[in-house]
Amino acid sequence: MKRTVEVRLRPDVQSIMFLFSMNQGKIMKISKFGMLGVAGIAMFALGIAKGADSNSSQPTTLKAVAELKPAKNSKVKGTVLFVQENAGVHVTAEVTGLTPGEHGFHIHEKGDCSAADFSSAGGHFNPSHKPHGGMESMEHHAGDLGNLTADATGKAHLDFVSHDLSLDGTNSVVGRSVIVHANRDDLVSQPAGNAGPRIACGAIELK
Ligand SMILES: [Cu+2]
Ligand SMILES: [Zn+2]
Repeated sequence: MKRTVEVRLRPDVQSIMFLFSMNQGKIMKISKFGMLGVAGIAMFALGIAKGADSNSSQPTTLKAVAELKPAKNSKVKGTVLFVQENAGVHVTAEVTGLTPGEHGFHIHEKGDCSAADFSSAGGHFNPSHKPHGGMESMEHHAGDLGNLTADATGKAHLDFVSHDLSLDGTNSVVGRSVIVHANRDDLVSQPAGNAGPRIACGAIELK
């Protein structure tokens, strides 16, 4: 239904606008009534098109973002976006300035990146009191997002949907932080995968 309306309307609007621009050179030759008529039809059609667009807009979607800032001796920067979807929270991450290879990537308990070593962010976000693991492991912290894998230029990209995360309620990740580590998360060692120093940190804020 929605598609049919758009397909019908947009060419109409375009052809009216085209007619309008074609007539620009001959404005003096067109009667006042004619001009008003064309303008009126154009505005009416634009009004309908606008109405159709606003009808197709989605209900408000919860979104949050963490802007990653580097630790003192690191150049790691990036953005992690969280979007609430029916299936879970869609997480996309773009990170630069990494050494090539894997780097532990977690949500930590507190949205506080004020300490130089980012220890102020606390431990892994773990509302259901599980042991540390990988996202695919039977048991893992909700904040265990596995590893970022950086290419030869130091860039990493991640895109997945998490069923363990939420952007509202008591187990919301809003107000917590995203941390990138110097080393690989082995997905086994307790309590944090032996991933080494914290090299980037960003508080998760509603967008
Ligand atoms: Cu971590
Ligand atoms: Zn963990």
